[in-house]
Amino acid sequence: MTTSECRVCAGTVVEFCDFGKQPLSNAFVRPGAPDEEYTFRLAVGACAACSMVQLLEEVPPERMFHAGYPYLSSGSAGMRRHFRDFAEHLLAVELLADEGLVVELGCNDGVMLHRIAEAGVRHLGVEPSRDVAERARARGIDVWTEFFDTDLAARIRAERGPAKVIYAANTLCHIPSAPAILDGVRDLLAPGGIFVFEDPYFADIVAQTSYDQIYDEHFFYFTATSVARMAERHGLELVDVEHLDVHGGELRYTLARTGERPIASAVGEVRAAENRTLPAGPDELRSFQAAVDTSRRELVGTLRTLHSRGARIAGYGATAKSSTVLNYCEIGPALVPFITDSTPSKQGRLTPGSHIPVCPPSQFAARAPDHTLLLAWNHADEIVANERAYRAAGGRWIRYVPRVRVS
Ligand code: DWN
Ligand code: SAH
Ligand code: ZN
Repeated sequence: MTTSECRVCAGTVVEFCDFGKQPLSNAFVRPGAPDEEYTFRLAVGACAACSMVQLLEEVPPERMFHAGYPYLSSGSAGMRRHFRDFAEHLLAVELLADEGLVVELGCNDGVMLHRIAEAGVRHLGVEPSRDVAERARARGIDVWTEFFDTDLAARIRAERGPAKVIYAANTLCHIPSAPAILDGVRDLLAPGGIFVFEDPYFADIVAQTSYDQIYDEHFFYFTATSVARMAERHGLELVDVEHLDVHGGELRYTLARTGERPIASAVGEVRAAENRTLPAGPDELRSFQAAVDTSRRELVGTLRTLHSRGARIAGYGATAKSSTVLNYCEIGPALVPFITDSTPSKQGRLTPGSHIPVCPPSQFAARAPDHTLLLAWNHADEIVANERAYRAAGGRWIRYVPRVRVS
């Protein structure tokens, strides 16, 4: 068990869960003679002073987010709908007849901003991963291929003026220097402007033992309580919070400069619920490691039993999340010979660490596995509906969140 210095308050972060050495979740390997893979120790702790849950060891951002970063946000119909709905909300509520600027951090392939651009609203995407940023640009979106930080915030303000809305989906939790970034956000906001961000909700991770949300890119695991405390330290205030069903359960946080916006009742309600239900600190959170290890035992037991009976098993969705599951459970190509994924730059590669070949969806139909491990479980409704024929032909899905089950 180790400790580290809290990135929010410089207090002591005490470890409560350890996954050992792990590769980078999106570093898909070329088959042949793979180079030695970069690894780091994946362990999570909670700050005894401010309650922020965070990794104990951080990976340099440039190692994770670079020209070849493979994840495409537009890869699921559910997420395309989710971001379109949010863009429509902004257009209807926050940007009415306004010349305001919208800045998105981590805009990826432009899944949200393309609607804003289409509506003719002034906008800027900040996206350090070059290939995905190019995809956004090809859709008519203005993108800077850079890491957002306080210097960049000042440059945006100087060149484009203050922002009415700053948005970050599944991005703030990726940035270990997020607390410092909040200073940049505060100074970039126009009077009355808002910073909206959404990230996996730690309370959902605990409730569902969805430990696969824990990987290199997810540095912070936010709650309304920890976010409200972090915001206060940077002249910002948590003014609204909303639970989202996407990506296995997230919270959408709205921050404004202190005193500039009324505080919605949801903030107090969610914080009170966290007080009642979330383990209070690192000592109480140690039961999470036990739940993770039970889940691992059940999943490995299920796969080994099926394999010993001669079942042919595949995986569905070479997700970043699956890196933690496959490597922590030591599931390799002997148990799961291939994983299907629709992302072109993942296909033809091997999964990081576990070295399972990634194949295009056409292979899934052709190879007709008996059982399929649903690694993209957060997109289950969409995938199971699209693969009706697989189930109708007798194929079975294996899930592991919140419990291991075959159906
Ligand atoms: O936070 C993050 C989220 C937003 O995206 C990033 N750090 C990295 C990434 O995480 P992930 O890889 O776990 O995300 P998803 O959205 O669960 O990935 C789904 C994967 O499954 C993609 O590779 C696409 C693939 N897929 C597919 O092959 N067929 C997805 C669907 C819906 C399908 O029908
Ligand atoms: N917003 C998208 C993408 C999430 S993946 C979605 O919700 O689907 C995380 C993204 O954040 C990656 O595209 C990565 O390149 C980007 N990112 C990482 N660090 C960043 C930083 N400091 N500033 C802006 N974007 C960053
Ligand atoms: Zn702290």
